[in-house]
Amino acid sequence: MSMVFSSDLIEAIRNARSCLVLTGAGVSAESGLQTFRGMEGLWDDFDPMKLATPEAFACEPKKVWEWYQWRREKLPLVQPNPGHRAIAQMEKYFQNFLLVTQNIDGLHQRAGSTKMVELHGNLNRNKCSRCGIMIETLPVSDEVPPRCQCGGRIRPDVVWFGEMLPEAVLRQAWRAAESADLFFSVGTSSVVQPAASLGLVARNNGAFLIEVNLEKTELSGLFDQVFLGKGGQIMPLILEEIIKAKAGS
Ligand code: BV8
Ligand code: ZN
Repeated sequence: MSMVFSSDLIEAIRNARSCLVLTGAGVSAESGLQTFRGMEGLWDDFDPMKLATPEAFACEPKKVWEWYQWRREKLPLVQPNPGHRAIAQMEKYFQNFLLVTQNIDGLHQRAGSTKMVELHGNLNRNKCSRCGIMIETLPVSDEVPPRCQCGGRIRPDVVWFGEMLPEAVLRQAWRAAESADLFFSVGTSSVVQPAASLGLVARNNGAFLIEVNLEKTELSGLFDQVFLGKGGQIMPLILEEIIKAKAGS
């Protein structure tokens, strides 16, 4: 596939010291994981927006737990794709680099990303919904979901709608957006807050914004350059351009 890199994009890449990459479920689509809204109707015609809430867990803990188990069981069967791997390589070419992912699938870590934060938690971790302790090994129990020693129900360590994001993680992402010279948004519908505001923060602080998505999003107008297509194909080409621009600078 051919991609046109505008001269101001190449210039922005060459001069950039700080780079922030925001990713969403679309970056894991080519690994075979459904996107967040793509799961609609996939599982017992549940709506992810309704299931990923504390209310749903309070009313129907078994249903919510099993939905996460169904998603969790897929993780060992899928691999990071070229998009994850290109993003992991990008770390080396900027003095300051941060990957901010909304995804909970752990594929960025498996692709080698180290300078990263997870805004919405991680599907491989569990915690107690009452006392909050992390649960390393699930107790064997015929109750679903199993319970913590304190009696509280165990839940996935992910951020549900209506829940605060981890304070320190959000602050780190916000600060990175404030000081970014280059901001990539890859595979997110830019609907969920506060993640979707990071691009605005970066723009207000003078960053050059690039969006990579299968289709236009609500925020496409905010971006200096929009690449429409698959992240697994486009990100390796962007990495090539970064390597060239940095070699020349
Ligand atoms: C908060 C973890 C403060 C769980 C997720 C009313 C009450 C309470 C809150 C709100 C409210 N109204 C609004 C809010 C704020 C709310 C929100 O943003 N709602 C939206 C829907 C309007 N946000 C919150 O509640 C956040 N907390 O605000 O706290 C607060 C507290 C109390 C009261 C008020 C405020 C918490 C948000 C976190 C929710 N948890 N995930 C789980 O995963 O089960 S979010 C969930 O959506 C996933 O993390 C997902 O990553 C994320 C964003 O979705 P996307 O990643 O963009 O995925 P999506 O499917 O939408 O899009 C995929 C994109 O990829 C598409 O554009 C597609 O074109 C593209 N694509 C597909 N294939 C490819 C591709 N692109 C490239 N290549 C491909 N191959
Ligand atoms: Zn507990």
